[in-house]
Amino acid sequence: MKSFTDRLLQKSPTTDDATTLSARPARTENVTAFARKGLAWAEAHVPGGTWAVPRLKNVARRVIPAPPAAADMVGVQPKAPPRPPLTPAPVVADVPIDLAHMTVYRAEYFPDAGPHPWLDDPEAESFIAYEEQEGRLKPEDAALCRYWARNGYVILPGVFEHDLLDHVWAAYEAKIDTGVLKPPPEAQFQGDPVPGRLLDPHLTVPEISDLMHHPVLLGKVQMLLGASCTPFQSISGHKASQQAIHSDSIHMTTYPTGYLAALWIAFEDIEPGSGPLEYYPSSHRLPTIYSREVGISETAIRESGYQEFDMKYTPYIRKRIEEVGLAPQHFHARKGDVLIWHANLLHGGSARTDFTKTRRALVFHYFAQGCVCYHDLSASLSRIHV
Ligand SMILES: O=C(O)CCC(=O)C(=O)O
Ligand SMILES: [Fe+2]
Repeated sequence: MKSFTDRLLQKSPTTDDATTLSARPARTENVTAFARKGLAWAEAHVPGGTWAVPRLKNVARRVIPAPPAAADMVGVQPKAPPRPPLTPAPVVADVPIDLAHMTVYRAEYFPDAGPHPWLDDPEAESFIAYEEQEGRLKPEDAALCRYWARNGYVILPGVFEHDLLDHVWAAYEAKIDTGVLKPPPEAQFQGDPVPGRLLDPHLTVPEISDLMHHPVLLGKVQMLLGASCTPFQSISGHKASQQAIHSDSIHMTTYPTGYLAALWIAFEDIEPGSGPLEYYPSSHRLPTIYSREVGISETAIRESGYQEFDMKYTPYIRKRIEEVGLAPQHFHARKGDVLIWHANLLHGGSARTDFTKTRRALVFHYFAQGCVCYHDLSASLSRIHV
């Protein structure tokens, strides 16, 4: 009998805020696509630059520049990235932070320092071409990197065999059957028998923990972030989350910014009506919206739970999507497909309109090593540092 890890390995994928603006030079060559279109936040855009300031005082955030249009890609010149992105190593911040002197972990208290993830760089296309030329990036992985830089997500079809997924899910359900794990009911209609979502089942179910550490998953995440990574959090769900559209960055983020990736695995074919994962391609290039930008105080979560988040953040994001004119995609996955998304990609759970349909899935979140990992909304440091 092959071990669980052997079986996992059997099949690999088929496709494989500067506080002052003056600190940053304007870069005319990297005006973002959003700014080019004269979109809503562009009124605060530094003329001709990639550094944008949301309307609030003393917060300035870097906006991920748009990569060149496909037509401009012809003749892209390979260029060596400043750090080797494909030899997984921890991130070393350009401006060190003394955690011992921090008590409130919110984005506005961190310097806007790099290094930024290599695929968020204006020269990502040249870096990808270089790594491919040097033989460190297979063509299919180079295609994934290009897709990620442009769209803020990638889909890996058929990563896992069905029997393997069934094995993992059976192990999860066995813990529910024996009362060890108790997912909340989260009833979506009266008498809804399908359990709701559970946080961190990997801490109880070794099979889920093994899956989180699967070398193919970890390998792809490390390639996309250009750093060594640690799986951090898992969420299991039998049905639609119907979670409002958000960027994961307000919930969990890093210093330097951008070193989080989320990964969604379909444990069954995901049908329309089941409430598929919804996401907005390229939205990762909009400015990251943290609590401060929408007026959520440092103590809000402690004092009133998620009320302020629902009242301030969610409507703000909804409005932004309308203003920018972003269109959603839905992950109508086949069992075994995987979607990985960028720290700032807008996404959520669409409505479950057919109550006969389930949506069995696991979500994993990964942090790059070496970063300060924290939760902007609750102004707290991640347990990963404990
Ligand atoms: O599964 C979903 O519907 C959304 C999950 C999500 O937003 C997350 O885990 O970050
Ligand atoms: Fe999320």
